[in-house]
Amino acid sequence: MNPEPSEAEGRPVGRRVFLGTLALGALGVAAAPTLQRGLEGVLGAASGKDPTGLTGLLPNGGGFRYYSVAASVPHKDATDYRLTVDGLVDHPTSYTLPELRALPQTRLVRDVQCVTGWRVPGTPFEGVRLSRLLDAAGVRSTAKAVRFTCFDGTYTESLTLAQARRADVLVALRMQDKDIGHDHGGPVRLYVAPMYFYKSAKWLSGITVTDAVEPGYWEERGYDVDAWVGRSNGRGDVPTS
Ligand SMILES: Nc1nc2c(c(=O)[nH]1)N[C@H]1C(S)=C(S)[C@@H](COP(=O)(O)O)O[C@H]1N2
Ligand SMILES: [Mo]
Repeated sequence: MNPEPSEAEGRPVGRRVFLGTLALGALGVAAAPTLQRGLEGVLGAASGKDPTGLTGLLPNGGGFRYYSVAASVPHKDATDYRLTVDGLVDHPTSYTLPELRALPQTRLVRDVQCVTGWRVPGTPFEGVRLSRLLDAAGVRSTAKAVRFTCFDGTYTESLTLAQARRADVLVALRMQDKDIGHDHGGPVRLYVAPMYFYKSAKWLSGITVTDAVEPGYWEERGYDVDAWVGRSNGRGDVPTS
């Protein structure tokens, strides 16, 4: 294994990753791609019961790896999904999925880079610019940052207001030209194109405008708060946006 940081453990690579490697070997995951795709269904189901994050090491469709820091995540769809925008705003708002779909959509195609090393080239994401939702809510002049919460009940992220207003930051409804499926954080995830993929919070349920950046889940565990690809986390990756 490369001595990469691990989302199962934080840095450095630890015992769980070592055990995970053994487990992968036992499962024969290094076999043909078709076999790996067959295993994903099985292992994807297993990952819902794995609070260690060990299954985060498993290969996933199209070069992506599945990550969840929560042991299980409820499924949400057009009937019960809600996205709230609140905090230091004049008009707190709650959007349904059809309401988000009815807003102007922006499509971006960029590489995705995880801080553990894997990169997926040219991935389309589509959704509503975060800046549009912030403008609609009326951000107050004292505001400095945005905090994101997720309906997995655990993961959090944040951006400065200036970062959040970038044109390449989306509240994404589609990924790889499909509605975002549950495993990739559907029906709605954040997509922060210029930053490491840990910024792109899956299962997005809340956007709260605040007066200071609060470090997110992985940032409390050592990752950089300003997560520019190639200019953070001690890595020299080619920028993604
Ligand atoms: N809610 C939530 N969002 C999350 C994570 C997570 O564990 N929970 N992991 C992050 C990390 S580290 C990465 S690399 C990507 C993985 O996205 P994927 O599972 O669609 O490949 O989601 C990010 N967003
Ligand atoms: Mo990641």
